[in-house]
Amino acid sequence: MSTTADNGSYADEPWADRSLENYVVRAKCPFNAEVKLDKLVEHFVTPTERHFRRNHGPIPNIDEKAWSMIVEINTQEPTARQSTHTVTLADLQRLRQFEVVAVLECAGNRRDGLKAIKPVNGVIWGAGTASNSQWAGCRLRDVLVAAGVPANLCDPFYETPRHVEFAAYGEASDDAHYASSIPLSWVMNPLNMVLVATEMNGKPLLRDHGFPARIVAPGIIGARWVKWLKYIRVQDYESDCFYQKRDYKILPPMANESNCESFWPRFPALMELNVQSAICRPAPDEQLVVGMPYLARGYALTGGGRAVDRVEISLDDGTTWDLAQVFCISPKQRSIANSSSDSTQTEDDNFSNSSSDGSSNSDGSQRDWSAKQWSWVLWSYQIDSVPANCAISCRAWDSGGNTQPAAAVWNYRGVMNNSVFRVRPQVKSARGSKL
Ligand SMILES: Nc1nc2c(c(=O)[nH]1)N[C@H]1C(S)=C(S)[C@@H](COP(=O)(O)O)O[C@H]1N2
Ligand SMILES: [Mo]
Repeated sequence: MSTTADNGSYADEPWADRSLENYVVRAKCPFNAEVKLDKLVEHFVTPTERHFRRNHGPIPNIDEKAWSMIVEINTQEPTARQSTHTVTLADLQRLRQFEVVAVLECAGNRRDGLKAIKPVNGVIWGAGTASNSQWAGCRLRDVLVAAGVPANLCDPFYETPRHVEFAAYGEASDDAHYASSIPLSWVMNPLNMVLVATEMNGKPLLRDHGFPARIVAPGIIGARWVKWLKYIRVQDYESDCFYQKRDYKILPPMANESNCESFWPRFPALMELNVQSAICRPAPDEQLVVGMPYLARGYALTGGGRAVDRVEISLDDGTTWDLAQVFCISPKQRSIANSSSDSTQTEDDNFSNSSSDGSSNSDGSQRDWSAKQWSWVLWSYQIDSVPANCAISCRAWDSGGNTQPAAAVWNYRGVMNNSVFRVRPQVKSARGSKL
């Protein structure tokens, strides 16, 4: 592993000292690693050392004591005070603290399925770029109110949609720095729980995940969860950064390498995640025994605060479907104001306990419609007798009535692939010979 000065700004990457046994490393500089799928479904709240890592440049090394960020209000909105503030960690800690269990998914998750159709532009990922963490910090809306944005400002009433832009310390591969934006109205809605997070799973953020402060935007693609915050700006237009305007968009199928320039401005930046599910066990290279029982497991998630209503499994390539058992946690545990340590969910047993709290798919009538859903769900499906010709498919349905398409639809950037997930494991006879 080379971490010498030859690597230039990559000379001081933290991953070089860490165990990578849980990961499939897709690139070292910038460091991009997804989680091995069988490691991903052992915990409802993903332990930090099993959270995927996605970077567009070197990982900055920020001194906590020296860190501050700029919060700027630069909008024509007459009720918002134009101003610039320097915000320190102590300032953030003085605001009311919140926590939320939310899944972070890269829009490039499962890009491998689109590359299988035609070449795509981007790091090739399997289904291991989704992870579910307990994030803590203050709400971005409270930071903006402290800076002079009216607490009841709801920009759909105004002609120009306002945006909140986030920019990062450090270099990025495709632009001067990493930046991105989301609508102000989304941020100001307290139900949406957009955080300036300083903690992940009960500990300060690791450098890899944005130390000392990052955006947590539940229900929205990972690209907007900007790490290593340098400034936050309320403005009248979306971010001009490469990662907002020329990346992370679903371009139509005729857009390609040579003509994409004309398509970028015509299609919107991605925001909400789509409904997604994956089979984590069996892994494609796992050997199952014919005639024996097998417990398949995986995850399912969706965006915008919608709930995963059910997960379906097919053993005949989508002709018939059966229900998987879905595990999740109760709405109360999903977003807790004024975090207390006894609400921390990091152990396996919280995962199994949760199946008896009335929120499994067998009792949909108990859903709390006032609570938004930000966490993933895990599912399991008992195969009583593994067939010799074994193919397992899964698809999830969400509270918007959305499900996953039977076939993947290619797009140039290879984003948002949520086609039905299919695994064809190897099957051997009980004596060990391959079938
Ligand atoms: N500053 C900065 N923030 C960033 C990125 C980045 O490269 N630089 N990558 C984004 C993308 S595309 C994703 S999917 C998530 C990944 O977060 P993680 O590395 O903590 O898993 O961070 C987002 N925030
Ligand atoms: Mo991403």
